Amino acid sequence: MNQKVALITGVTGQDGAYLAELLLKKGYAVHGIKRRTSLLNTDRIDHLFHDPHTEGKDFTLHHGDLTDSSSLLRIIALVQPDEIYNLAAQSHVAVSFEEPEYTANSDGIGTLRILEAIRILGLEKKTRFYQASTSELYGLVQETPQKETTPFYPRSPYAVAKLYAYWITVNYREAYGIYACNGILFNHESPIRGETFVTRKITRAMAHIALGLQDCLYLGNMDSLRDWGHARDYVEMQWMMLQQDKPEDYVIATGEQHSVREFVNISAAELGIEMSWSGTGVDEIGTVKSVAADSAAALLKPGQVIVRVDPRYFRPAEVETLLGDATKARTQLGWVPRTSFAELVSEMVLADLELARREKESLGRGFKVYRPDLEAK
Ligand code: NDP
Ligand code: GDR
Repeated sequence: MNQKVALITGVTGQDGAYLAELLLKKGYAVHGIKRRTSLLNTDRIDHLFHDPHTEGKDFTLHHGDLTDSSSLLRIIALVQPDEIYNLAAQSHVAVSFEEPEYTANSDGIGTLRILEAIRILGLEKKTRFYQASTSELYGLVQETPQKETTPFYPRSPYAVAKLYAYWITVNYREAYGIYACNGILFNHESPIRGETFVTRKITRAMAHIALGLQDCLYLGNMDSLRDWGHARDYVEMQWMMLQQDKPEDYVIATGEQHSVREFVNISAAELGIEMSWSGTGVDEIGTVKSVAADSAAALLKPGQVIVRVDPRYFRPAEVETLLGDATKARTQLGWVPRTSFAELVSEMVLADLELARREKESLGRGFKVYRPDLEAK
């Protein structure tokens, strides 16, 4: 049988790394598009890389950008992919309020550029297309839980750009018969989640606080509710969607909802810290109630304030609550999330504790450790 060829945009991101690993295990030749950066940023996929001068070519990286049609056309013409997974995006909701035009260009028009490349190159019947759509499309929710038929109401430049990408994917499926699908994925996290998304910001900070490397974690909306799953489980569904007889759109979610505050509580508990909360809104504070004597956080003292609210992390328009209903994925494709919420938080906290321990060792040897996540939105 011929080896299948996949092209992943956003291969250096969280999902790109998990998906590349999955497809390589399935025997695909995997091509990834990365943008040119002044420093190398392939940390998440370095373990997949083979030296092309000495080994086989199952994993190949190409320089390209979603804002540059010429690079996309060149790469797609060269690779002739059986499957394209469009995961690349300016994916931070808060940042999209600061860079709305760039977000529209990369996340919205970028999707059109790939679909047009498929058409221009005459690959409509060969190349299957996956679009990384998002629960942010539901924004100001019109129905709970949200499923494939729930009306959209985007609440950020990011979500509006993704709304265009969603519909242009549907349109190219209907207009040109391209096998094109939207995966409407709810939040999914992992130890390699970007450091400025709230889950990773929390697990990193709690690990640092436990070891005495950070005093306080500053957060925005503590009441925000999300349906958090594990990225490893969700990329399986991205692949499954492209293996069906006919292209359809699917919601991927756990069906379980937690608040940001609850995420803090469970992360803290993993480190032996029991939290207590007082105040409301910008005056809310999270305090250490007790610490298990034999835990990583044994140096913390009851009464110590370790979480505060900083309004700089509030968004001009917020998505207060998201809860997904993945019945269609479960019944039609047999997909179920394997990782529980508690397992997800535990895996992230333990990975960040290990990183924090290594940082502490470096500091002990006189090295400085730069923490851009303490400032960034
Ligand atoms: P990440 O932010 O971790 O990764 C985004 C990837 O896109 C990175 O590889 C990034 O490159 C790349 N990228 C950004 N802009 C461009 C551009 N102009 N041209 C080419 N590449 C670009 O996101 P995730 O892996 O978490 O998410 C994957 C996709 O799924 C995204 O489209 C996101 O919007 C969407 N999504 C994510 C969800 C989640 O909870 N994780 C939920 C629903 C949808 P670099 O490494 O150089 O920054
Ligand atoms: P989200 O993820 O906006 O849902 O988008 P994020 O983790 O950034 O925010 C989740 C919720 O937490 C609240 N929050 C904070 N968020 C951040 N980043 N930093 C904070 O300090 C903070 N405090 C509270 C937010 O206001 C929000 O309500 C993610 C991205 O991966 C998108 O690309 C993807 O489409 C959606 O998930 C589904």
